[in-house]
Parts: sequence; structure tokens; C-alpha cells
Amino acid sequence: MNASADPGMGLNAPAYVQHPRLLKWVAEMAALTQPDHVHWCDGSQPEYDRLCEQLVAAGTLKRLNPAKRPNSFLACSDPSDVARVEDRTFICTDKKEDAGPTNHWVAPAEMRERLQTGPQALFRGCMKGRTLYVVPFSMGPLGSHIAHIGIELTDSPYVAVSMRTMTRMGRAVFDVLGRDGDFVPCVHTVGAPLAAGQADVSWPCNPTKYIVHYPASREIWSYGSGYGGNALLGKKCFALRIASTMGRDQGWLAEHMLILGVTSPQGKKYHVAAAFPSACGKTNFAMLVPPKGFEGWKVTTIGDDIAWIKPDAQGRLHAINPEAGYFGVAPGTNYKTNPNCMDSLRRDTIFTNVALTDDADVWWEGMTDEPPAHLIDWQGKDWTPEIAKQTGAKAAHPNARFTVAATNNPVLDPHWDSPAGVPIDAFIFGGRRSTTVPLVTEARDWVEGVYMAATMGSETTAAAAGAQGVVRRDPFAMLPFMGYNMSDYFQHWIQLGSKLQASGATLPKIFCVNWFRKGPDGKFVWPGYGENMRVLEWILARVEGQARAQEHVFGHSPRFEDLRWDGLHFSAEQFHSVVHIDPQAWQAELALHEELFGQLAHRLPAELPATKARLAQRLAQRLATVAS
Ligand code: TSX
Ligand code: MN
Repeated sequence: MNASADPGMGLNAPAYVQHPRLLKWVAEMAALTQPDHVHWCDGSQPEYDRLCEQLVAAGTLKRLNPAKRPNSFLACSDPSDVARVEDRTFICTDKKEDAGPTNHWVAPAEMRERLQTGPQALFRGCMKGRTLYVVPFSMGPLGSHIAHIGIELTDSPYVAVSMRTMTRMGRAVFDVLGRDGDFVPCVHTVGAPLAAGQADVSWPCNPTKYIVHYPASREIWSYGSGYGGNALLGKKCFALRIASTMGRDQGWLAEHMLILGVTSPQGKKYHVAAAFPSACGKTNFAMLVPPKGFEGWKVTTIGDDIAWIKPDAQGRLHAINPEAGYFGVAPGTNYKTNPNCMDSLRRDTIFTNVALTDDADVWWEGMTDEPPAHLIDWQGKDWTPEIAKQTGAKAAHPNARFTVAATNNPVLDPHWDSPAGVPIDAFIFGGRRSTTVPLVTEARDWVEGVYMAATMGSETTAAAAGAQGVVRRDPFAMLPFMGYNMSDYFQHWIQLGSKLQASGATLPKIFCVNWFRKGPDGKFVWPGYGENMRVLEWILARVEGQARAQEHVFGHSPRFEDLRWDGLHFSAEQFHSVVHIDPQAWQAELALHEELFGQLAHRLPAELPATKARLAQRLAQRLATVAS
């Protein structure tokens, strides 16, 4: 094929693609990457089935036992390609300060030389021997005024089928685009061209990896990985990094948040958006099952990972889930921690890097109390509980994933696909903290809420690299996903709040939660999971102005008698240990906030140090009363 000599031709573009700029771009990219074939995805079921069959033939997918797990597959990646690569993720703005101190930066011209134009340009000929899939997708309900369109060019059929599950993918996107609609161009390659006659491997990838964003031209270029957020470019790259810059420029928010609906026994419906860093159980919270004592309450899922949030004409914030599926961590998911998720995975699921059972089903650590007697682990090796005991080998990779459509979720919210989005009543920010941070705190105002979100952090667990038990700051749970300068992002939140407030709109209340306080015995005190419904009930009653609280240094928290305890034995002493404020610990905490603000000092909004000064003053008063 010689696309460069004949732009727009030789591309096999279907007649319904009537967008000259798009056709020209695909032709240019085909000329650069030199695929053997071009396939335009229509998003149909037959196309999905054909691609899956092809992936089975190539050894990338294994079909699971249709009697146990209908229409489902297992993919095992190259052992070197198992997670997002943050140190290879770049924000290429003209000025380094616009990417900010929390991002890796390379000048756009320099990066284009490495990837596209230089003598060693990585994308030149990178798709030789492969098929280029043109994947049209909408992030958000098709045609929603909050949604945006992307086109991903990829040489990975695994990515093409995953994008069909994770986004609204297919030919209807071209109807929305018309002849001149805007789209975010996304170019992805596994970086493993094939010479004539060269046999492929089951998971092609390249040890060199680049995840590159050009915020000004809203482009994404990804090289060398076939895994997750590195390759499914609608997710972290578009819906968070590029969308955060679009939101800054256009007056909306792209957030690392789940969105859930709560219906009270009286039939009143509320919507909450919540941000947590990884390993805090976002998907579990998004599918929460109300506990004993909460009969008549219902929690429904709008989204489990990302929220795009825009004010309506009255200034009320409305959220959509830009995604259409869940790409969640499998290990730890079971019928106790998340029954709705387990039910979602009973069919139509692609699992990646979990273990294979002898009857061609899947298993992962934490799925059942008792492991099967024999498995094939995620690297294709024999696994038994005995081998695991001796070698520590995991059956599933700790970052093993499921890819499943939202429509498989039994508690999917009826408005999850509504183009107008759902009105947000409360924002929740959470972290994993064994000390210091109370179970739940309501911010006294918007700026104090932004302060809570900006300073949120999580203790490192054994799963992550580095020291254990160290608090890592993760502002808004956005640290790995920010598309611009973190301080400018804080400013954007503050500005949006004051603009909406000035217009007379009611802003969502902001809360901070911590399910993970530990007692002196080192055990979690709060039972978590479904019992978090008790906290959610209090939060919504606060939104209604119908629940009481006690003010402390950091904000308002419930007293024991302000939560409802029906159906749970939880003593006032246990409650005290998850909400009490230790002034000494808070003094150390504020010193850590100061450290963060020092790192982000350039362009940090003055409101944040001012809020910290007010908190420090309250704390000093508290310490003085304790001493006297
Ligand atoms: O997801 C979690 N949530 C949110 C659920 C809606 N997890 C799992 C985190 C890792 C992904 C939790 N773990 C939660 C929680 O609220 N709380 C805890 C801590 C905890 C762990 C085990 C127990 C209790 C709390 N075990 C028993 O009570 C028996
Ligand atoms: Mn996430």
C-alpha cells in the first residue's frame, strides 16, 4: 500500500466516512507507520466476534469454558508489560511550567523528532506486517453536550476489541462527527513491526515505551505497550490528561471519580462523585450493597473511574461517565467485597493476567477463601497452593484486570447513559490513612473542600514499590493523570466554585472520608464496604440540612449519635477511635501539607496557604486549651 502517494485512497474508508480532515490524517499516519492493511471498525457484534476469533488463533486470547463463563476470554500479557508506565508518560507543552512539577516534560519539537520526524523516529514503519485499526469512539453518551469524540489508530486487535467494551465505539460516531466535527487524534502502536514471513508473538510490545500528550493540539501518541491505560487511549490519556486541559480551557472538570446514585426509602434520588487513589476500592464503592438496617435504600452505578462534570444553564454541576465499561483490578474482588461486580463478570468479559483453572475458568487471589488445587498462572506456569507457599508465586498478577461492559452491571443506574448527565449533590475525597484522618469530615466551604482534596494522600501498601506506611500525597487522586500544572488545576477548581457561587447556584458539598483507620492492635476498626452506607446516609442528610455534626479543627464530623447504627454492633469507643482528632498528629500532618505546597509553590493559589494558616491557628488554640 502506498498511502502517501494517494492520500485518502487505499485506506478502505467506508462511504459513510465523510470527513476530509480525518481521512487526510489517517492517510498521513498510514504513510508514517506503514501497515499492511487498514481496517475501519464499525463496532458491530460480528466484527467483535471476528476479531476475538482472530485473537484466539493468534494465541493472544484463550476462550474460557462457555458453560462456566460464556463469551469470555483470558489474555496473558508479556511479563514486562503489566501496568501503566508513569516514568514514560509525558506532557509536551511549549513551556515546562505549563506541565508543572508533577509531570514529565519534553519540548514538543524534541518529542516529535523522537516519535515522528527524526532519523530514528519510532513510529516510522512501526506497523509493518500488521493491520492498522481505525477505532472511532465517543467518550460519553453519543451526542451529549458533555461528550467528546476520539479516533484511535492502533495495530493491536486486543485494543480494538477492548475499546468496543470501554467506550461507545463504532460507525455512529461518524454521524456525530459529520464532515468537520472535532476529534482527539490518538495514535497507538505496540512497537513491534513484523518482517515478511516473521512469526508474531502472542503479546507483541517493545521495551521502549512512550505515552505522550500534546495538550495544545490535543493529540495522544502511545508507543511500545499493549496494556490498559497505556494502550486504551480513551481512558487515562484522553478522559483525564487531555480532557483536564479541555476542561480548564472550557470551564468544566475532568476528574478521577466514580459516580453513584443513592435512592432513599422515600424515593428521593441523590448523586455523589468520589475521588480515591488506587487501592482504595473505588469500584467496590461504586457498586455498594446497602447493609442490614438499610432496607429500602438503593445504590446504583453511573461510573467507577472517571467523571466529566459541567455546569448546566442554572450553574448546577452535572456529571457523565465518559466510559462505557469497567477495566478493574481483579485480585481482591469476590462475592463479599463486591457481589455486583462478580455478577457483572459472569459472561462477556475479557480477563487479563488472571490464572486459568483446569476447567477453563478464571481465578485470582482473593476470589475465594480456598484456592483451587491446580492452576495455570498468568505467566503460563503450573501453580498449586504448595508452589505458592514455597516460592511466593502469585496465580494472578496483582494488577490483573477485567474488561466488561457497564451494561453487565446489575445495579447500573438507569440514567448512566443520559446525555444531560446526573446532578451532583456531594463530592467525596478519600485516602488510605491508618491514623490522623477521621472517618468523615464535611468541609466548611468550597475552598476548604479544595484544600482537603489538594492535600489528600494514601499510605503506600506492600503492593506498591518503595517504603510501606509512608503517606504519598495524591492531590484529587489526579497525580498520575494531570494534563497540566497541578497548581493551575487547584486554581481552576477554586475559580469554578466562586463563579458558580456568584451566579447564585448551589454548589455540591465537599466531604473527606477515610475507611482505613487502624486501632492500637493494627487492625482496621471501621468495617467498611456496605457499612460505608451509614456514612453516605449522613452525607446526604447534611446535604439536606437534616443531620447534626460536631465542628473540629479540620471541619464537621458526626458524633456517635449522628449516625444510624441499626443492624451493626459498633460501640461508641470504636467510633471514637475512627473520628477523634489528635492535635499532635495534625500538627505533623500540616507540616506535610506545607511540604507539598513547597513543591507546588510556583502558581499555587493563595487561598490554599491561607486555608492552611487558618487550620494551624485553630490547631494552636486547641493545643493551648489542651495544655491549660
Ligand atoms: O473497597 C474497600 N472499601 C470500600 C468499599 C465500598 N476496601 C478494599 C480496599 C482495597 C481495594 C476496604 N478495605 C474497605 C472499604 O471500605 N475497608 C477496608 C478495610 C477492611 C478490610 C477488611 C475487613 C474490614 C475492613 N474485614 C472484616 O471486617 C472481616
Ligand atoms: Mn483509576
